[in-house]
Amino acid sequence: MSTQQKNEEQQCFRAGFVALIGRPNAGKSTLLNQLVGQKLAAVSNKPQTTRFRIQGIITRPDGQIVLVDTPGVHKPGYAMNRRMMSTVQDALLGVDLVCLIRDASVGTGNGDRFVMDLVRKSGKPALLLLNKIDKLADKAELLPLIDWYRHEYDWHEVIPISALRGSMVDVLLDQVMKHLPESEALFAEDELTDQSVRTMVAEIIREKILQTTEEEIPYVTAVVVEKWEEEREDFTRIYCAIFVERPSQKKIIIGKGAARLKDIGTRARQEIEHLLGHRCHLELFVKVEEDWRNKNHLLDEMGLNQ
Ligand SMILES: Nc1nc2c(ncn2[C@@H]2O[C@H](COP(=O)(O)OP(=O)(O)OP(=O)(O)O)[C@@H](O)[C@H]2O)c(=O)[nH]1
Ligand SMILES: [Mg+2]
Repeated sequence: MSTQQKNEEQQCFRAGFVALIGRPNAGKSTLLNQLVGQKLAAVSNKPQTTRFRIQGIITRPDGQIVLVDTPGVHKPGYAMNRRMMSTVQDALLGVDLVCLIRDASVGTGNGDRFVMDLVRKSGKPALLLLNKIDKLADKAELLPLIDWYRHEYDWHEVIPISALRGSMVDVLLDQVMKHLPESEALFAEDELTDQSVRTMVAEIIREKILQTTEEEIPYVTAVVVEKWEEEREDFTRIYCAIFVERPSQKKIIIGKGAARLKDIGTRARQEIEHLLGHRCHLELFVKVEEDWRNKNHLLDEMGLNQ
């Protein structure tokens, strides 16, 4: 390669925003964490885990990809869910490229049509990512799905992936980069996310609750950091409130002899200490706040302020 060619290539730096959208549980946040190489977003097998926009930044020699993880598309029943859905719509407006993530191990339903309509309305260039291919016995199972989606939109690429295992993610990143505009970097090279450490701490705790409870509990739970004391450079005391809607739900989260709350606290503390890089004391208390998902002032305080 001549020096001139080399210089031209070096000058072609690309950067832009890429929305990860799809139905709840499709694996958007798993993919975000996998691509950035660090745990940024809560993940669970319960739908509606992500409640707000989470940015993850990947900087490479040839460009910068700003991934925008969004809540899974669903029919909103509460003010909180309406905010979640406007987050998705806003994210679609502000990006250069859309990645529709689809759990390829489940059948097509009304929800898919709804997501498809959002992508179509955005009119943005889009990639279709067929996720969870590790769950398929035979890759030929993808063919009817690809056929369905091919009729719906003019996809730039269709890429089968496993977000969990990290299969095909290099191919995916190359394809994403190809469709971004030439631009200077949008964020500093060492920046990984737009989230504050406090938000990440609250999300770690909420994730542990989602992972250790069933039925309605994941949906009615919110976590707010109420006090943060940096006692020493290497020791932080963190006090968090866990909101639920009814006394019976409070009982479930606390558990027999406070066993469940203790378990949630231990799991969360280990991950928080890893994030902070030092030891911490974590204190959790459960508060009942009736119908908080419909109270705008509480949603604002919880940072669900779309
Ligand atoms: N087997 C398998 N499981 C996956 C894969 N990707 C994600 N999952 C699992 O799918 C579940 C949902 O993953 P999330 O990343 O939370 O899904 P999401 O799309 O962000 O969900 P919401 O935030 O609720 O919209 C979790 O249990 C993940 O471990 C994959 O490639 N293979
Ligand atoms: Mg998510």
